[in-house]
Amino acid sequence: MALKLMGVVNVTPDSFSDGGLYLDPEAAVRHGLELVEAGAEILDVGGESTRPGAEPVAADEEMRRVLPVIEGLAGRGATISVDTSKAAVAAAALDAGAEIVNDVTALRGDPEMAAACAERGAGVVLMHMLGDPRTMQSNPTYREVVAEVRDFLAARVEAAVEAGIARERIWVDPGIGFGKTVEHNLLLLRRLGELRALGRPIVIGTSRKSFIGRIDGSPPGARVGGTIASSILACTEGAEVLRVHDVAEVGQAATVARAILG
Ligand code: PMM
Repeated sequence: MALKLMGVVNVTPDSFSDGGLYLDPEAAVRHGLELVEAGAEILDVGGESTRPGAEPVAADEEMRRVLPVIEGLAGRGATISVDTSKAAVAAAALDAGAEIVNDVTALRGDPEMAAACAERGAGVVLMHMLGDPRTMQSNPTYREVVAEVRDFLAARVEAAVEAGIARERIWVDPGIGFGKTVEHNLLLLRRLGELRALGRPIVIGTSRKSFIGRIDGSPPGARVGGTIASSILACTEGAEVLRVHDVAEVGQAATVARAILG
């Protein structure tokens, strides 16, 4: 069970579980360093909420949020990824010390994105999303969700390679909660192993997400148990990177799971 923890550092007023907590750059840097201390090898810094219904943020505002935080965290124990769909933000973040671009649109959101990543030798996370954050949860429909997500990711990997991004630098993510019903999310998690056929490391982000609350009625702040269960089961199906808010708790669960599995 090879595993990396990607700690979430949201510098947004409106993310669903931690919006507004780390808007001040110093608070965000402090939080990032705590996550490193807790075991995060990667810190995912984001300045635009992608929660269902969220409104887009202008590039200059997004940069104003994330750049001081990336500058404050680069070289301090973790690889920095920037959670953005905008080429200008990605380019500035990479120039400020980030090494990975986590793009929830899988390089479809901005025609300049692939080149910005390729030119700078960045790693990329390609995530599946049906629609966009404003509309994605209104009646998402698939013929066969697992196969469609897998085929989408396969095509996006090839598009990224064609644009000059090294295949070894590409990770894939089925996008839990991005244009999916609870049943779609559960199927993707149950059959995550089918994404191994893509031959790229699998990133999974279930942290505090609403499918957990739909199962047991819990609010976002009380979903760490569901986050742990889904994250660890994802690892046993082949996930290698867990994008989580609760790094210490998920890390402990992973350590114990690994000891048991041997
Ligand atoms: N989820 C969110 C944001 N970015 N990126 C990837 N690669 N995978 C995810 O599942 C993902 C993401 C939404 O969660 P947040 O609002 O807590 O950051």
